[in-house]
Amino acid sequence: MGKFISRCVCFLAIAMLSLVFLVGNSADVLAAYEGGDVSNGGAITGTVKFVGDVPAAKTLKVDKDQATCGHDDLQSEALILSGDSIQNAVVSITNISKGKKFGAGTPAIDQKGCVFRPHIAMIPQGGSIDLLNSDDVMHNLHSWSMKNTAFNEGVAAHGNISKTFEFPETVKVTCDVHKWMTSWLIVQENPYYAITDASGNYKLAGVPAGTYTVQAWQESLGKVTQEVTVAAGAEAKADFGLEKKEKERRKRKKH
Ligand SMILES: [Cu+2]
Repeated sequence: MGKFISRCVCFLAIAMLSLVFLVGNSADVLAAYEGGDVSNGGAITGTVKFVGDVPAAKTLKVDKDQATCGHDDLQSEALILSGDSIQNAVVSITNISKGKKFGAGTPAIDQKGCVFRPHIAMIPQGGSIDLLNSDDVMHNLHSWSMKNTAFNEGVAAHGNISKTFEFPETVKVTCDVHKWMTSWLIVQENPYYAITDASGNYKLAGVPAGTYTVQAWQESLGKVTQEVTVAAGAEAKADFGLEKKEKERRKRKKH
C-alpha cells in the first residue's frame, strides 16, 4: 500500500511538472510577436562598414555543368565590399514584441545560372519559403539548420519545393551538386529586418517609439549589437562596424 501511495505521489509530481512545463511553453507562445498598425512610428537608419584592412575579393571556380552554369569564375558573395561598405549585411531588431505586420506574400529563392537568387531571404517565423530551380540541371538544397528540421533534397530541373520554418534561426543553404552555391535564410520572429545595399545603407521603418537592441550580422564577419532609442515619428541613426573574427585574423597571420 505504502509503495502504491509513493508511486501515486511520484506520478502526480511528474504530471504537475509536465503541466508547469506546458503552461510555461504556452506562455512563450502567447508572448510571441504581435503585428498590427503602428501610428507615428519612427525609423532606424545607418550604414554597416568593414573595420580593418579591406581584403581582396574572392572568386569561386565554376567547374561543373558549364553549359548551364557558365565557364567564368564567380565573385564570392561571402563578403561583398565596395570600399569599406558592406553589402548584404542583415540589420534587425532583436527584442521587439509588438509593432508593424509582416509583409504579405511568400518569399522565394531561385537557383538560376547555378547561383542562388537572392543570396539572402527572410522568412517570418512559422512561415514558408518557395525554393525554385529555373535551370536545366538538377540542383540540391542542403539546409544547415539546428533548431528547424534540416533537409537535404534534390530539386529536378525546373522543379521546386516549399519548406516551413518554425523557429527563429539563421540557416545556411548550400547545393551539394555545385559546391560554390550558398545562400542564407533568415527566420525572423519580427518584421524589423533590412539587408544593406551596395553602399552599406539600411533602413528599418515603422518602428514604435522605444529603446531596442539592433543587430548587424554578416555571414563571414559575425554580429555586433547596439542599443538604439527611437522617438515617435523621428529617425534614429545607428552605424555599425564589423571586423574579421579573431580566429580569422590569427589564421591570416600564420600564412
Ligand atoms: Cu546546384
